[in-house]
Amino acid sequence: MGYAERSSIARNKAARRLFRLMEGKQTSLALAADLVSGREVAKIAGKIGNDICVLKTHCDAVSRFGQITGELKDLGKDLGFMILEDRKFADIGEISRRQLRFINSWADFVTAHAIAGKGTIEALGKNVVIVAEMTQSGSLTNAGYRKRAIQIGESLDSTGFVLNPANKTHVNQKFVVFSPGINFSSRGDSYGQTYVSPVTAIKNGTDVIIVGRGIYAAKNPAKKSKEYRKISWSALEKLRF
Ligand code: 5IU
Repeated sequence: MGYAERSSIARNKAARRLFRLMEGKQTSLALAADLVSGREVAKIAGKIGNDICVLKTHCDAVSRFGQITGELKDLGKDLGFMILEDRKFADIGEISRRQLRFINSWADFVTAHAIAGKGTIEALGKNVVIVAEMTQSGSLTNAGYRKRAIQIGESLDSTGFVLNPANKTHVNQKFVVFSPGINFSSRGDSYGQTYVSPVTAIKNGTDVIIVGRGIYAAKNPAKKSKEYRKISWSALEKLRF
């Protein structure tokens, strides 16, 4: 099923918008903008914003992030990408809801763990991407956890799920599957990150491929992002549509 069709069957607003955007721009690439300062994040977003459908942020790992939220929103509008704050909320619903207040003025959607149960996801509203699985080796997200996390998201019409691209996904087409842990040339890092190639990710059912160091740490991030974009979109066309 193509993204135009999936946008029409999705019940979640952010998912519908993202599917439409992907179809229009023909890109499944997201940048994990894990740079050190707000200035650098804004700079790379301006440079490669045309190639991505999602900019994934960690607002608490970037200095002076508060100063660029308006600029990122404007860039998203001009260049056509959505902003996913990878906050991974995990507290009780009431606290997660309070923490969200500082984020939802500029982010289109946020990530949350399912560990605290349905109440936390419910408290965060609809625009939530549930972390059902992680890419770090030794992660505690086993098959049973993943299944329960997906059930919560399905019952609440959440935007979608973060899943490990090394495993096959079995998720209803109404939901967006996001996968980090994607890199052409590296197999991992010194803390246990694991990577697969974009083509493996697409074969396994990923919709949005999230690339961080593979792009921003490259000599020429603009060129690299075009490579990731092209390889993943043509794999989608060949293998899935
Ligand atoms: N990220 C992961 N694995 C996960 C989840 C999130 O790597 O399971 I959930 C984040 C961490 C980082 C990005 O922001 O995705 C991956 O960056 P690199 O491509 O630089 O490894």
